[in-house]
Amino acid sequence: MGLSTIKVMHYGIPKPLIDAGISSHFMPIRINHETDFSSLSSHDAQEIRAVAAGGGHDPIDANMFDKLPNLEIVASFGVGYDHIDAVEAARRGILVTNTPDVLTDDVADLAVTLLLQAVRQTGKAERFLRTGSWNKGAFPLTQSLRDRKVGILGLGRIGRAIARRLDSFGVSIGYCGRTQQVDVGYTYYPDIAAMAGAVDTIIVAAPGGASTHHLIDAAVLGLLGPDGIVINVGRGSVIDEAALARALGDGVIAAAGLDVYEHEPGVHPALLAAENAILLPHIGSASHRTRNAMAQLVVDNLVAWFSGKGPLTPVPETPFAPNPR
Ligand code: A2R
Repeated sequence: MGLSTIKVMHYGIPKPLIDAGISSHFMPIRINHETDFSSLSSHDAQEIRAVAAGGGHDPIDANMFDKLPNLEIVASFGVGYDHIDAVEAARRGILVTNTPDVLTDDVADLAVTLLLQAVRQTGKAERFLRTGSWNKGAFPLTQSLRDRKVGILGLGRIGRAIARRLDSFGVSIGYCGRTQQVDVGYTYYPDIAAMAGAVDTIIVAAPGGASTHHLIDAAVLGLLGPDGIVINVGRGSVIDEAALARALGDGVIAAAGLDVYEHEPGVHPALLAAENAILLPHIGSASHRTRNAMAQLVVDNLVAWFSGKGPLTPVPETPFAPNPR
């Protein structure tokens, strides 16, 4: 049987390239939100064998799996998949794939951009120029990247790409994760408090989920100290945003650079008001080239699975063998 009779649900924020890819190989069914499930016929619900998750934060969990009894694979757009209950998927024999590697360089580039902007306060400096303040005097001196001690929370694909970039800046680099990595020379800290006490800059490149929730809290920010800088390109939930906003306002730390937030697209009002926070709207992977590669990988995972070749990029929770069908 060819692939063209296989029903694939394109779920979440629509992605034209995923739509085009699914349409050319499979039989697409579009559902934008959880609330649109009522428009799905019970016949289609029975026959859907794949979900292409186009983006967004709507949960993909037991509730959806119950509605799609013949679901085999969830192919998700993005490397983070904390909105997908991958453990429950594994329990039911449902494969989950994500889009790692293809976005690593762009996200690492953005982390370094945020770090430089936070250190040199370029946003504030630009506002200074645009509002005519330069006519009244020079912009105040800022911190420097020189002699900084950077700690990376999550030395995975993205964390390592950030470290490689930072190597060329000559800053000292350490990292925190659940396991020490034997093939790097960076200083290992088994817990975040130990790292925060030893560095002045934390870059978050760790996933979301229960195990990382609010790892960066008021106590950790206090340990970082008044020259401290926090950058986040991982997941917003890793940082207690209210505590961060207070720390920025009270001078507990010097600055922050954020691309991800706890309640996107909402941003804590005190962060919006903080002059020493550089705030970007989750654009780490948002270049044409990278987003196209991510969409293609979603489609390629589906084609590979239904061609019996096995998934290209399964998440660790669902290391399933090639589809025998
Ligand atoms: O803990 P380890 O040794 O497995 O290291 C992983 C680390 N990590 C954690 N670190 C501390 N506490 C945790 N509970 C914890 N859980 C995971 O995060 C690993 O070094 C890193 C994740 O690396 P990768 O799996 O290679 O992901 P990638 O491609 O670097 O993307 C990272 C995150 C995504 O999950 C999205 O949330 C975001 O960046 O785009």
